[in-house]
Amino acid sequence: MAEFLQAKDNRRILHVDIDAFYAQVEMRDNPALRKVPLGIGRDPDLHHGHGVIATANYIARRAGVHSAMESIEAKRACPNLVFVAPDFEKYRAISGQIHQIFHEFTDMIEPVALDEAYLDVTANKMAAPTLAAQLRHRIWQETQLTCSVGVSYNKVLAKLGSEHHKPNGVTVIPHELAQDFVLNLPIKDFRGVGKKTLEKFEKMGVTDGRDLYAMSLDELRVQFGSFGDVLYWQARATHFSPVKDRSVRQSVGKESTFELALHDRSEVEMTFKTLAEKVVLNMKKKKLLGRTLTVKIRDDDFKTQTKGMTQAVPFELDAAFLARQAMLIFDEAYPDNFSIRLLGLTFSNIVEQKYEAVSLFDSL
Ligand code: DCP
Ligand code: MG
Repeated sequence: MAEFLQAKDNRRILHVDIDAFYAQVEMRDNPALRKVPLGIGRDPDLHHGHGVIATANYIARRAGVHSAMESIEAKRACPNLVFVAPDFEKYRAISGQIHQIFHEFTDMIEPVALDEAYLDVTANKMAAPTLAAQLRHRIWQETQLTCSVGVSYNKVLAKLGSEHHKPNGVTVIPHELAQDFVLNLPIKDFRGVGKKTLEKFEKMGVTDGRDLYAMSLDELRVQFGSFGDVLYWQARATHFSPVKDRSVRQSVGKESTFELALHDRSEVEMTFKTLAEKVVLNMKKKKLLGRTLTVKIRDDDFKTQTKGMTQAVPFELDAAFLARQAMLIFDEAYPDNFSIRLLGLTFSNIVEQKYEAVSLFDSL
């Protein structure tokens, strides 16, 4: 196992992340905003004290404003903060433009957020740092936005790289520098290290990659369970998770077939409930949402009907609600006597939960 994990990883991976994305877009479209501290979010004075900061420009960040902060708190930290309400449609359209550019370089693309993705460019003949430069140039050309790019042989290092020289920077971490890079990394920068883990490490006197490296796999497992393995290998600049090409994912669904045909409406209802629960669980696990819900029904004569519902905003991941929607469709198709051989429930028009979280939150 250990030998396998230490085998040389010859992939070439880029992590691309637009700098202060929403804020940079608004500054691009209204240059007057470049000179002021800018927060993207609702102005608390105009919304009864409500609102959350989605992101802030660098002037505002220096005053202590950051993503996910309550607008009212941001205003306290930075009294002259200028608020601009987010325009998700615009950001989504730009994200589409950027993703098209990614495809000029590779089809192995794992989007992480509207402004962020991993690209596996191993198959591209050009050197990865050259590709990073070209990619930044293309994004600038098409969108007049700057981004930061990390270049390395695994996703963790590529991501650490893009954060290293933000904004508007490229960081290349080749094999020969990787181990040193992680040894010198503050412990809070390791993937998956949140508040709780950090507190634990603080108590243990572990402050950087070097301290982490000194811990044995057994010790780490005792402290952190299976996450201990992740930490152990991160300290050794090793991470084999592939770039997961999500552009090919079209749907998430479940079907049930019946040896004995269903004739009873309550059985159909039960089945849809079970299917909905499974689909919801799967969607939640994968952090996905869907804008189209399709119900599939096949009867004894092998007649198959599929009926889809598409919404502008993704469906809520509520199994009972989804089962009710399915029943509405079922009742319409089979008002009385029926003999059902298959029932299915599928989400398509899939979006990442992370993409939507803010817009759903803010449209309340
Ligand atoms: N976002 C949000 N709420 C959060 C975090 C992010 O609404 N809690 C939105 C606003 C950001 C965009 O997602 O502009 C991208 O998130 P990033 O974490 O990449 O942050 P930025 O691009 O704003 O800044 P950075 O320069 O650190 O990448
Ligand atoms: Mg960003």
